[in-house]
Amino acid sequence: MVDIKRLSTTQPDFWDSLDALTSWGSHPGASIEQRVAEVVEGVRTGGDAALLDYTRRFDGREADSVAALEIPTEQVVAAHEQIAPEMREALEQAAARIRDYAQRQRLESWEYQDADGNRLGQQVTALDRVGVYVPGGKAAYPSSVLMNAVPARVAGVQEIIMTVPAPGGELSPLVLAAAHVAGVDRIFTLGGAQAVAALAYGTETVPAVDKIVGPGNAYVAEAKRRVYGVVGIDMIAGPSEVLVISDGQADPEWIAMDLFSQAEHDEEAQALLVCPDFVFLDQVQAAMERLLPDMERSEIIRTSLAERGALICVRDLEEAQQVANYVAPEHLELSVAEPDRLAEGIRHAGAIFLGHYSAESLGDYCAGPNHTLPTSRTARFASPLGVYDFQKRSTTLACSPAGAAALAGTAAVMARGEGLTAHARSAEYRGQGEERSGD
Ligand code: HSO
Ligand code: ZN
Repeated sequence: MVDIKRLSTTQPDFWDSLDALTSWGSHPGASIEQRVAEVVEGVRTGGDAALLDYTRRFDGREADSVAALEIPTEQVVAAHEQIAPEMREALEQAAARIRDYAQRQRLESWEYQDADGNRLGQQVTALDRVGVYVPGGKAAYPSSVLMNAVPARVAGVQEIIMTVPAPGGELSPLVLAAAHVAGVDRIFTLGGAQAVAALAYGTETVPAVDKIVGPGNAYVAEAKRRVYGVVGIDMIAGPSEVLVISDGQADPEWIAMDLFSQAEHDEEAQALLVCPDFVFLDQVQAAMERLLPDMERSEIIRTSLAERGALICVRDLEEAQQVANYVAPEHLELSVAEPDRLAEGIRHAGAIFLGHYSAESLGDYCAGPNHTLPTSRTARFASPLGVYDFQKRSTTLACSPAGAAALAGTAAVMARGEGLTAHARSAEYRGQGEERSGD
């Protein structure tokens, strides 16, 4: 039996139930907070020695030096050469498509001139050095290495440092190969809050970066939150989510598998199906019963669907849109005949997949758009990871003598209003024209 909640917008408490189902507390809990605070502070003050100590304690890895935890380039190249050729090709194809997409996201510098001959603009530059955190264990996804590192490269970041835990020395060759394909410069086998702290503050061996990106467990998320301000971070990601809007016209097995593909990530992942046709919801449920036994991660899927999944019956597709906008899902599939029309009314979603053929799984790996997306309803204010996350903007202003004169009066009046006489005088000097410029 596949256990999954049924909700209907006709229920008087529908919106409360939806709220309860989709809210995800981002607060990690006092004990995690405290432990992470200790580790971050430990690495900040203790450098390499502290980093080695935590790595020994938490990852069971003995090393004489942090340098010994860096993967030599030859090993990375060898991993790339040794993986199955079809895997190498897949990684390269995926990287090429992610790169093509990313290239279109670049922010450009611009400038305009006002009527007085002042030039005003925006100058875009790349971050110097970025850290990419890659989780270990069952979430060590080579696809995430590509999704995080490729846009950084496209932005023009000079150096990309990756950290990946290798508990007991074990490391996925696919992760190394993906790092090679994406153009990662250095890799340290470090993980957890200690890796985040090392990247943020730098140690004798690990260089400090300007921004840390990449997913991680609750400790990593809390560490990123703590070091934010010293460095930039991408986001604090919660469990992965999909919301599928269906018009009831797709093959129920396609939809069932899309829900599974989200649910198999972990027990806390969320898969929601929204459809105006309750017979179709039954068909999807029947398809899930048939397909589940074949899934390698059937127990994870089962738990995720029971704890956080739902089949939601709505009156019509317009109401489905309202549900989607409320949930602001990380991934939104519009499995309907006229997806473009439906998409026009979507205001909050990380990634939108249009039509029956646009499965999230294609986007997860290789279509091109990034798979690092805002979760837990943060798509209300946040966007997918992109090239722009590795770029920053400086404003530029080049005043002409006449332009400065035109601005000086306004600036001086405002400055005196704020009681800032030096500001007023500084502006007025420029207003007196070229004879005082000292040229
Ligand atoms: N769906 C995940 C990304 C992923 N899927 C990696 C497979 N591998 C979060 O967007
Ligand atoms: Zn996925």
